[in-house]
Amino acid sequence: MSEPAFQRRELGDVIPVPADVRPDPAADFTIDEGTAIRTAPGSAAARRVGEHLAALLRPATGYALPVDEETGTIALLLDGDGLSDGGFADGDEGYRLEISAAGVTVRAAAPAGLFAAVQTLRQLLPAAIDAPGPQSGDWVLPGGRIVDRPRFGYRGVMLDIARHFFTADEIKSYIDSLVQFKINHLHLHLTDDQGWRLEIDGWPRLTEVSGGAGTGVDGAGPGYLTRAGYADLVAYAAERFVTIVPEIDMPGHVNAAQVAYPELTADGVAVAVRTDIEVGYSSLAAGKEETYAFIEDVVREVAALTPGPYLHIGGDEAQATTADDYRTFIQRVLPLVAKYGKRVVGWHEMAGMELPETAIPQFWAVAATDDGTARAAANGSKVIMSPADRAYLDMKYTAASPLGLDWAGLIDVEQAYGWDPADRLPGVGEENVLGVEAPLWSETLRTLTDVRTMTFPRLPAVAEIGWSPRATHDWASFRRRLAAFAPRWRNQGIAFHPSPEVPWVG
Ligand code: TNX
Repeated sequence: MSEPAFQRRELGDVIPVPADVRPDPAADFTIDEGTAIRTAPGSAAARRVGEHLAALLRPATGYALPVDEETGTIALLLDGDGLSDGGFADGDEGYRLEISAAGVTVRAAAPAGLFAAVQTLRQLLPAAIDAPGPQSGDWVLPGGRIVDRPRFGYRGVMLDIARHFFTADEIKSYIDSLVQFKINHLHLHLTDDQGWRLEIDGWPRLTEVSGGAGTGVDGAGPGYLTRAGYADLVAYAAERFVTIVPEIDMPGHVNAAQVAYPELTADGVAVAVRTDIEVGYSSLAAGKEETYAFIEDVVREVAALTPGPYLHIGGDEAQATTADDYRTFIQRVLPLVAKYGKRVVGWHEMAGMELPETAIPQFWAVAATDDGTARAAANGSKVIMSPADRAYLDMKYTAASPLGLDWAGLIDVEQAYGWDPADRLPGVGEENVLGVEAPLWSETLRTLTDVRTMTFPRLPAVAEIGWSPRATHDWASFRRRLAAFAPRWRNQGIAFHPSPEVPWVG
């Protein structure tokens, strides 16, 4: 099937599908050279969202699209009052979008809602809008009204920059591709056995040695984020309403730290650099005070660099740590994270311990049950759902996929779409779920093209499960809406896997 680049879109043809869609085909609006963008008076943040919209539309339309607070047929307003019939009880990300022949009005209670609406508007324009240079045709927006808000407040992606490093510019470009699907958290896996990728004051060898040459899998290239580079990345993400969740993995997955500082091993003896992909062999020493002095320095620094509420402490696959040591370790580290004002997130193994209700287990297993996570939920903890057989972006699509691993199975789009976060785990229902996250481990991924090929088209599936009301989940509808992204991704230069389950357009 082929679709001309300027085909008119249907109002509901958006991923994630909006909560409530009322088309009015008699009310289409056309963007032309006279169109301007008007933003909420007195709001610098709304103004920035308006500029963001203009920057998205200018290359392909070639129009000036001025942004100001006085005039303009596309209005981005911060107007909680107008929302009462939309039922926005919770969250900053809800919005109401009205498209009529006279113009477009977006109303939201907060700038994040305006930003979400901008992503919807982008998808409602013809695929040609994503072309890098001027295109001629009619820029029609389908008429009608959308009232939308997320089902879950946390919709994340994790990128592993420890196994292979990706530069700040690559991560920024990745963020740009994720926000189109209303992803609002990027979890960065910053440290692992192979490499340590964030500069830490007072511990320079972490990055000098373990961010240096040959620290990627199979000896691939060097790389780490400087403090300034990380701070800049956090700010870039925040402008796009994305919260960075930094992860320092411990007590396992610490070989790179121990290469840099042998005093972090139990016997103080230096360990060898490891660039293979084994897991479960390294451990910090739970009985040594040096361990906690190190962790406190790292946690203090990461917390200071991170405005978001979360600090992820890993806690996975600690096979080289005894159960007693693991307990001692986690009980020492939890208060350290609290001391620096952050909420702990950890892989679900952490939930085998007593946790404060503010702690957030991230469920990543394939197993049908997990007692620890269920107990934490019963104790009031919110859970992030990342079941590996559904949400793992590093699993192969098919046995023939050149990239990826397959320990959790083969995952194509229907598999990534066909689950629900609120009935995946006994004891973890709708009210216990903070949201969903799709992790991308990078053992086999060297380039941004590799990263994108594994992310698309599966990430949109997880994003829709996290944002859209459960009653809207429908594979046939999703697959048809997804098909329309082929020309959009091509226009944006985003590599994707052409899953045979999807009737790709163009
Ligand atoms: C398991 S999932 C890991 C990672 C690997 C990943 C590969 C988790 C918390 N730990 O160390 O990179 O599998 O899929």
